[in-house]
Amino acid sequence: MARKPFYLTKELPKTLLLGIHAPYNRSRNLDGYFEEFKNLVKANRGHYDAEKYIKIRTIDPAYLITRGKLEDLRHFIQEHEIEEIIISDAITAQQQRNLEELFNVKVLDRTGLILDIFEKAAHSAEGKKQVEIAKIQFQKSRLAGKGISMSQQSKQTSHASGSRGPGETAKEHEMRHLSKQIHQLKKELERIQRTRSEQRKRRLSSGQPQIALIGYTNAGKSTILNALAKSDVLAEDKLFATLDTTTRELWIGPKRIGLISDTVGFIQQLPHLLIEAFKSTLSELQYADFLLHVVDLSDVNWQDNIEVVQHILDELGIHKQMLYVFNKKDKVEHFDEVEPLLHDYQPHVIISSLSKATMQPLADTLLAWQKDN
Ligand SMILES: Nc1nc2c(ncn2[C@@H]2O[C@H](COP(=O)(O)OP(=O)(O)OP(=O)(O)O)[C@@H](O)[C@H]2O)c(=O)[nH]1
Ligand SMILES: [Mg+2]
Repeated sequence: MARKPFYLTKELPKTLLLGIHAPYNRSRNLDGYFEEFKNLVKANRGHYDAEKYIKIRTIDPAYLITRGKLEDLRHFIQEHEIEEIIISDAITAQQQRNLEELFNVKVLDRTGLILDIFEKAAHSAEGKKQVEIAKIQFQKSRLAGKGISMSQQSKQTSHASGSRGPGETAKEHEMRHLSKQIHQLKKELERIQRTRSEQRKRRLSSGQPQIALIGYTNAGKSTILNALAKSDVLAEDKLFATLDTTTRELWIGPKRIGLISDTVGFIQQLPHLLIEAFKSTLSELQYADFLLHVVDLSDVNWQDNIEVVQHILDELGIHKQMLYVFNKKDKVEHFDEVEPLLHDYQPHVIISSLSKATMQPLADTLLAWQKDN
């Protein structure tokens, strides 16, 4: 008898989470990596039906997963009547297509998953446009990898389609269409960004020091902004709750410290398309005087997360005065084991942003910083 799914909604496909332990995965704690993957899936749609983890020693260029393991997977998919697979890692267009054909299921990879989450989380006109560009770029790259079937469609038949140019294949036609869309969106985005650049000029001309909260997704950046600047930015236990930059005046007691901004969170294997698309939002960091690098100390992979953030900052060419803000101390089970490791990260403060009292080390550091500036 077929296993009954635990959800009752008919429209949702039966989804398998497929965690890949690949040789290139450098996570110190693999369980943490997969936990994060599950949180990504939850942030996207909140349901899945089964999970399976596969260790691969070599990468199969056609299917990612090697033969014997593909067979196991086929049995699993049949037995559990899986209709969709979400893969923890990024795969090539070719691998996606081959897997879809082999198993007759829909396949979503890490890049597609993160793009979907960003799409849902984008609220501002700028954020929406940036995500749209990244999504179309992604579609284009998938199409480019499609090769054979679409480009084989006879060029002789192309005259039958009114909109296709002479001798143009369906693939070429679609690629041209997507390029046009990207071009149009980029023009619209430029217009929005001109406005923001004006706002930035005004902000900078005020002479106030600029502080930016940066860090891995879910580290607590928005919570800190809200607590410090009495703001009400959405802060929730969800990956990529914030995509837009919010700036507030920061006062500590009677002292005005400057302006503080919240930013989009980072994640490992952040699709390059998104870094590209969000480059202009992130370039705001170029104007910051002080970066508060927020780290969730209760995340088993906090050290990896710091590296990820550092790597993205390097890629963006952002080298600024920085303070490590080790957050969520209240959630750390064995703080005595973690504490010695923190000495490698200087300067730093250790806080919990759930109460004003436990945020005091950060407030004190900001006051001292303001005096020196
Ligand atoms: N226990 C505990 N939870 C915290 C602390 N700081 C933040 N949180 C929780 O962590 C979750 C994520 O916080 P956010 O402020 O949304 O994190 P963020 O860095 O802005 O995340 P993104 O916008 O997704 O990048 C929320 O549920 C917060 O309530 C803390 O010091 N201790
Ligand atoms: Mg946030």
